Amino acid sequence: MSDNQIGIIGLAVMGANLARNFASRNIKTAVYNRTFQRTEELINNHGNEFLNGYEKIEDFVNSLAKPRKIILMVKAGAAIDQVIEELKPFLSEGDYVIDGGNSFYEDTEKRVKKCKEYGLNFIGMGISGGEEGALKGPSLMPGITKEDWPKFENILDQIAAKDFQGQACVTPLGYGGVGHYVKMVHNGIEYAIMQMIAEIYDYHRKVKGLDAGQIAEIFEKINQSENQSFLSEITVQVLRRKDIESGKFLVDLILDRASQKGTGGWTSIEAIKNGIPTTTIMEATMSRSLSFLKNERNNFSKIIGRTFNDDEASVDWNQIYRFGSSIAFIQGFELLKEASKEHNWDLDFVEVCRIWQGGCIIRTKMLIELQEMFKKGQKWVELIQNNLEEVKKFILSSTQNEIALPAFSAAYNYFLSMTDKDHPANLIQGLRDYFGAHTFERIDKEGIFHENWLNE
Ligand code: 2AM
Repeated sequence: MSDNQIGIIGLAVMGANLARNFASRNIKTAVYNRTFQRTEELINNHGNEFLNGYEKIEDFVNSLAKPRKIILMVKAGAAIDQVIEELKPFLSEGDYVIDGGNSFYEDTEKRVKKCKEYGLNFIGMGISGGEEGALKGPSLMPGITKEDWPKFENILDQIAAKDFQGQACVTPLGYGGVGHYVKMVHNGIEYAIMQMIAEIYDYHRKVKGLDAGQIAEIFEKINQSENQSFLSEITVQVLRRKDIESGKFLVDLILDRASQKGTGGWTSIEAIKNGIPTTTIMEATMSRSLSFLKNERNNFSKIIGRTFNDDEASVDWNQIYRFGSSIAFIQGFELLKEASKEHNWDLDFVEVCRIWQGGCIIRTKMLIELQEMFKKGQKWVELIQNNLEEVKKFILSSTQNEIALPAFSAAYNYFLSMTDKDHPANLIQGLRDYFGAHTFERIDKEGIFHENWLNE
């Protein structure tokens, strides 16, 4: 019988949990994995009339209702192309292959084109929420067109998380690589906010001498405010966790090296390509690279000592968190705006703010305000103008106490530069014209000018 409504290929944790999520909504789900053992394990533990496993890819494909909808949850990269080739002989014209991994959007665009030649529809879908989200309700960012949406709406609505109004955190974002692009920027924002959380933590442990449990209280307060977020919630959990063996706070025992596997770097490269200053995301990405220079940090710290003096600065951390997170979001949105223009995606930012309200890693109550901002056409500076005084106190105290604040400084400098009509780029233009005859424009006359600088 060909009555499975959805197929999942790739049954590592994310794929297995997504399959269980579909099945738990009584959506008949077919599962397949290259190594059959994983399929067996999933079916042995969770199989039922809504969750059916197949050993052969042909049987898996034939079990699906047409047009078939197959979500790939395999490793990003070559595996996606391999699976497409394996599937191809068994698929029919008009079937849908959906890549639910973290693929680079340009790869997705190439696959869309290639599959079109095969008569297949290829869709790139960002999925956020980690293992728990996949199982109980992720935020879904599918590059599906409005025309194709009716074929997916019912099943994707059911498995997605809910926004603050109770609507499903999924929307048809458009054609091509847009779903993976939105997911990439989502992850970039995630990098920036995590770095800012880490900077608040660093300041408190070094300057204020607080232990992890005490620092958790600061984030607890944020969680009780209009700035509540998933990341600040899990910060409380991570900070409070004690190591069973030693009884110490676990975070104090974790090695201070964080890798950057792709999406933060991709976002930064896209931002540079498009000339969009996503400075908080870039600094967060670079800060992870810097964290890996552990030996150098150790060595230099022996030469340059630190003394931390509490200068008794008293700061409203809610406002700090709000300022930093808002700028991370704004910079991400600015990049999305530019990409939307360039690729003719016609992205709906009210919808992007909505589908990030539940399930995903960057979900926060602040997205309600950001959504309103887009609805009303407000300026983002209005959202955070009242937080500036607190941010200045934080930057000042950190500077005096020699604490690095790469992401917060980037946010602060972005705010200052973006709200100053005069940028010192006039001098840069003068210098460029001096050594390279690059020419400049003037504020008092129309035209392109070159000065003969060597003439006194
Ligand atoms: P496996 O269990 O057979 O290794 C995450 O690695 C998931 O991607 C796993 O389900 C893994 O299958 C699958 N995967 C990785 N490379 C693959 C490939 N080339 N073809 C099919 N599945 C692949």
